[in-house]
Amino acid sequence: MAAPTTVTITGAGGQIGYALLFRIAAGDMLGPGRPVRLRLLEIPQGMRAAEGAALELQDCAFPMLHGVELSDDPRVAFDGCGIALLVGARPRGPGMERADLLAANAGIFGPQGAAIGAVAADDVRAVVVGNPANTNALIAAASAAPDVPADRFTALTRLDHNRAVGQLAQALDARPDDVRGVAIWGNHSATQFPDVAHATVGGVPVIDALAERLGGHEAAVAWLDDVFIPRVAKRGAEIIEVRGSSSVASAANAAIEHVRDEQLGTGGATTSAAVVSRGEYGVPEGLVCSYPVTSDGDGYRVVEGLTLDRRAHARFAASVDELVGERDAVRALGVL
Ligand code: NAX
Repeated sequence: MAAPTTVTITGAGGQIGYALLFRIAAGDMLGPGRPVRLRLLEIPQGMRAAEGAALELQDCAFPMLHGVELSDDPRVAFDGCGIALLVGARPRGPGMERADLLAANAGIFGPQGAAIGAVAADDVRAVVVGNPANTNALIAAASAAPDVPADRFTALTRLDHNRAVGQLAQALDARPDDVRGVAIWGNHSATQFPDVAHATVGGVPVIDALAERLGGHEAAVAWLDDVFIPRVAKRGAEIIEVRGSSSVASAANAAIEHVRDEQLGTGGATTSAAVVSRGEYGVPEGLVCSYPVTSDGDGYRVVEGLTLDRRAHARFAASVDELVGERDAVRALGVL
């Protein structure tokens, strides 16, 4: 049997943490043959909830779970860590300005990035779930340098990707795995651009399938603009309104799929992830931006050479502008 992989989960006592732990321990993330050792990082206020989850993990007697350790010290929790899921973050409180939110999260993701740089395994990879996820990943990557290459840090837009696939599957009465080539561009926020220009359903371009169903190309474009894009971009708010609480199981599922595909490969399929830009599609280098990506099992690579028409480009540019604004606000705080 392979040696256990140390997986560190921050915010493990929170909602998404609770949904993640059991699936990771059951082997859903790395596959049935790969044992894991879990490290749960919490702040003192969240420690009891994390302790309770650890007791329940024990009660599951998962064969692939080779130990659970808890800490409120990032240097302990990330020691030897191969995979980090950075979930714990500071939520926006009443009256909190964007700059306050960025500053509060810089105070979390800066020290965590530095600890990953200092004590994690040489091949560590980290995904940021906690919002504002893209900019938190930027801060963590900068703080882990030069010990960890920046491209080992990614941020989660897989939930947005899955939401887009789910909406198309429902609208076209198709199976989700027949929908291919969807892309989320930009920031994990309401400015994101869910794009179907290169997507197919059962091998047919999505736009043609929609036109067939909705009575023409114009109706298909109107549905994408007026229903699909806003619904995907604002799905988090819809879930809160209906459920009375934010997305939890779907977020944990997306984080597991993000890590699984990054580690084991996408088998040639395209998915979406926010990765450190090398300037692809004109995005300023170093921003953590969502792109269509593939993986051979050694990290995500941006799918290059796709065409974006004028309207698509404008949507993507607006989201990238937001990322630039977040980066500049963090720079103004002296964090980067
Ligand atoms: P919860 O408030 O239930 O849990 C957060 C946990 O993090 C708490 O237990 C808290 O004690 C802990 N925490 C806070 N600061 C910490 C620190 N410095 N070190 C370690 N732990 C710390 O939130 P939950 O619903 O689990 O959501 C977690 C984050 O995911 C939020 O920032 C949320 O906005 C974000 N989301 C991101 C999504 C994405 O697609 N990228 C979707 C779902 C979710 O909204």
